[in-house]
Amino acid sequence: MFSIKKATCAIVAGIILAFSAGSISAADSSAPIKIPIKNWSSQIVMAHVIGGMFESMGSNVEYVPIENQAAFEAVRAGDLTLVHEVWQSTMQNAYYKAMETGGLIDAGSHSLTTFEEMGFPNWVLDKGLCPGLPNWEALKDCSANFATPDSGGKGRWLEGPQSWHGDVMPNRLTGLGLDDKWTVKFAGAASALWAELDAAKKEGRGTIIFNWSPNFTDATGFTFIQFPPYFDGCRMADGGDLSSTGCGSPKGWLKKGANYKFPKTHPKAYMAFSKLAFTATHVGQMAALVDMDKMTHEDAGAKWLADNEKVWKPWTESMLGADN
Ligand code: TMO
Repeated sequence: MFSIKKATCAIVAGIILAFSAGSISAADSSAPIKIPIKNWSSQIVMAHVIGGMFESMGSNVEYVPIENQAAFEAVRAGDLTLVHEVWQSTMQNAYYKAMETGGLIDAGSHSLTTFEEMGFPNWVLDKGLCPGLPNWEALKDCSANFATPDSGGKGRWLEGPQSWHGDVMPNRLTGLGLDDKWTVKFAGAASALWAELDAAKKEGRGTIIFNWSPNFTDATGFTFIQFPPYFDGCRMADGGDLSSTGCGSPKGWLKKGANYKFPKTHPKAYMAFSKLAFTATHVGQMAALVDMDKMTHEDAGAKWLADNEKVWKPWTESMLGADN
């Protein structure tokens, strides 16, 4: 009786061992892990940081340029392996749609809070160009100070590229009843936002641009405008109409997502990807290496990895010991 129990235990233990050894120590596929390259600095630098982590683990990596909102369907379909910067306020719809359709899985969140909103460099307040900011109602009386040659006499908001989140900001102006005084222009690239900040500073004029946090501007004196509170459904894409689109942006998460096959084809790389969680400081550093220090994205990724081994190495080390 006793020995049969023992034998059974040994067999069961043996099966568990064999099973776990078989499934967990399986080598990662040599097929490239496809990482998206979008069009803002922290995203591109982080792509190279994560790609460098995978390469340090022996994986192959391919960088795939893609338009922001199209990336989620591409992960779902397997044309991309992952997304590593999913900003809640402007990307959750596409992210959850790909999840609902099937094929994109949640791979965890970074350790920070995100915000994407219109704002201004602090000299706008210092120079008295729009008294009452950051309260949005101040915008009713200062638009003339923000007119530009392309704005038809109205004050100008310089938005990011339209591919980032469509007509949220033009609809914002309409929803607030400010569209007779202000107009939105879309930047061709993120770099045009920083060029506008530099130019406005040199020319001693005010400017209102789209910006986000974490970003390198967290450390340069930039303030977000306070709009009426966000509520679920206020934006057009969530069922709102032009009477509700005056709502501001919500604070949110920064998530990761992956194709559902990634954990099976690359178990170790997936483990590292699901564990990694950057902080606001890390994301700000990645952006600053390019937008302030003028490094290439690739060099910035390599430098960040070299400077921060203590941060990322623990994520690449398997929980199973040295041979993993
Ligand atoms: C998606 N972005 C961080 C540029 O707002």
